[in-house]
Amino acid sequence: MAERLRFSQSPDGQNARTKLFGLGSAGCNMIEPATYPKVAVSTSSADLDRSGAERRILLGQDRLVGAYHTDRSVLKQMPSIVGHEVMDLFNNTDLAFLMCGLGGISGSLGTKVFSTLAQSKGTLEIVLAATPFSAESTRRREFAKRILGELLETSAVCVEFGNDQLSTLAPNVPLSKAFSLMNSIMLRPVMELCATASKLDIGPLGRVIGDSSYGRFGLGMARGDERVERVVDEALSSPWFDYDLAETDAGIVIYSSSDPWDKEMESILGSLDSHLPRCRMICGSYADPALGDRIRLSLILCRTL
Ligand SMILES: Nc1nc2c(ncn2[C@@H]2O[C@H](COP(=O)(O)OP(=O)(O)OP(=O)(O)O)[C@@H](O)[C@H]2O)c(=O)[nH]1
Ligand SMILES: [Mg+2]
Repeated sequence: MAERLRFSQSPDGQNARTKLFGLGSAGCNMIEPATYPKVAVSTSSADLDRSGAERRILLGQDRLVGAYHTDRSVLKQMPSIVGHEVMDLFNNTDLAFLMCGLGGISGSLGTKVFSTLAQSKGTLEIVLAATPFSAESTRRREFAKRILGELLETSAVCVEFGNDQLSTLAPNVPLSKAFSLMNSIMLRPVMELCATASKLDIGPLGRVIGDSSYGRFGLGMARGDERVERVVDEALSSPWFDYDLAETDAGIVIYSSSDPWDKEMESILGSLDSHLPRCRMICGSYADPALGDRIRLSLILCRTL
């Protein structure tokens, strides 16, 4: 069996200090409903005007493009190139979530630059990126693909949410509904990690992920007899797990119920082992009274490219 760690969940363990960054128009939309400390970043003042984030950062497009083209090692050594106002956003932050839709300028270049800045400040960064529908322009899709490739090389983790696959979860919904549905799905891993990760977990989390930076997400909910088997099946049938799951190298596994118990967590892990034979795992659980008699399983599964 591959390595398996638990989130510390020590009663006196301090919660990890998390921060949510929305980059570009899509990113600003994605973070809007969240109640965690959040920062909206864009080259467009319209995005920031409609944002309720407590920090709103307007970046000039030239400055952003300049920072993107600055060699990563230089940017890491001299993060102040982007200005102290931007650098200070990472103060007192253990874990940063960078959310965006790839394909435009602000979200794509912004996420790339902010990921480097987070690293320079010792903050673990998790990128959650939507990639364009195939109906969007070839230019946009090509650009998104290129930036995704760069993020997979340089970020700690980049979880890709293909917009196209969403249509298998919710066929025939209009675009605006599809986007808001996607935005709420993309916030789920943020909520799970904010509920479980303590400061002590950040190091182990980074180590479990290692070089396996290409993440995908799956969610399951189940109730009744055999709810363990069914929650695992549903989470693993995520449309974003469209590769051979046996190739999964690392996973973040979070289980919740109104009253989580260790034995149920162990059964879930036992069931996952047979599907993910070489996957290093870090697992956690938390109580969510709103679940009633259901249980929920969130999986971020990562591969090395
Ligand atoms: N999930 C989700 N995706 C979106 C949303 N809005 C746009 N997208 C996707 O995100 C991609 C990038 O679009 P934007 O966020 O508008 O682009 P931007 O980062 O603001 O870039 P510029 O406007 O060029 O500076 C699009 O090609 C869509 O696929 C949204 O609200 N939710
Ligand atoms: Mg925009």
